[in-house]
Amino acid sequence: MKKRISIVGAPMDLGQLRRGVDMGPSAIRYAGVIERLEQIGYEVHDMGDIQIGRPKLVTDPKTGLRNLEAVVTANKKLAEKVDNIMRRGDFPLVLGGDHSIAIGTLAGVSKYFNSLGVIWYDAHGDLNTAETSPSGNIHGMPLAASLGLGENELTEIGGYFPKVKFENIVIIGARALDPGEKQLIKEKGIKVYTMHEIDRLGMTRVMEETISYLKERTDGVHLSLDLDALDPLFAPGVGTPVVGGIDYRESNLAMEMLAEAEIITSAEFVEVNPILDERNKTGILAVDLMGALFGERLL
Ligand code: 4U7
Ligand code: MN
Ligand code: MN
Ligand code: MN
Repeated sequence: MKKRISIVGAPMDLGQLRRGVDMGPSAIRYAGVIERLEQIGYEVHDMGDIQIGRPKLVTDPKTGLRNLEAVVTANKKLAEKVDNIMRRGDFPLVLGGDHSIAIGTLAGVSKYFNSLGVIWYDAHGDLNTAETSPSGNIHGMPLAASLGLGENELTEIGGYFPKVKFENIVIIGARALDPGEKQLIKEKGIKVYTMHEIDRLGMTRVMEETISYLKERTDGVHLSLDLDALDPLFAPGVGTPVVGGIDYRESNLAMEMLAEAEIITSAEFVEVNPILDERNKTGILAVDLMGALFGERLL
């Protein structure tokens, strides 16, 4: 991995309905992310947060989409920041914010690769479009948008699409997929390790398979880690918790294996909501996982 990490915060909360996730970047910084990464030996550059502003909340009566314009504006800003980080050769580490910001991160990184891979570590598929979404919340749509599905405003951020190909994504931790998402996964043959496969195979094998699958077909891999992939026992500070999730040890192992494989070229940690959290447990967890991802050793 690169020796210089540039951090950018995306205090976005307009992609869903629970307030508080805009404080995610602060909670992660407060949990000591910079010191932690410096201790491993990285030079860390904190670029601060992109400005989200306080736009009036709106729902489009035709599509049911919430706050589309504001989400697009913020993601364009984020894409530009991440693009700058890539251009100077740093590793981009984005702190969320709700998961709608993945659209901007991927818009910023994808064009630097011929065939970008994505690991989507999440309880959800985030594969909805306006047609399939039960909620209208854009944080349930960023993977679809990055694949080129859904509103043009979302798919065209960064000026090109798609950001990633169906065969280049691996979803890990899924246990709450909507009917339209299940259909899309089957139709396109998207690689998904649900909780069933994680229990059946064990996290070691899941990660071995994921790593060799992505090594074969990609020249860079973005890790999009939604803290709700973990069980609410370990990550209570998330807006859409789902029981029966990945545990702390399995997640650390997954990050350690990614560090060993040296395949990750950008990352984001999203959906930390300090208002719903218990003494910043979820923020601290995020930083623990970053430590493992960036090669911290136990011994
Ligand atoms: B997250 C949901 F219906 N699928 O689309 C939706 F269950 O970024 C949840 O993964 C989306 O946290 C969760 O609203 C988005 C719902
Ligand atoms: Mn999720
Ligand atoms: Mn998500
Ligand atoms: Mn969520």
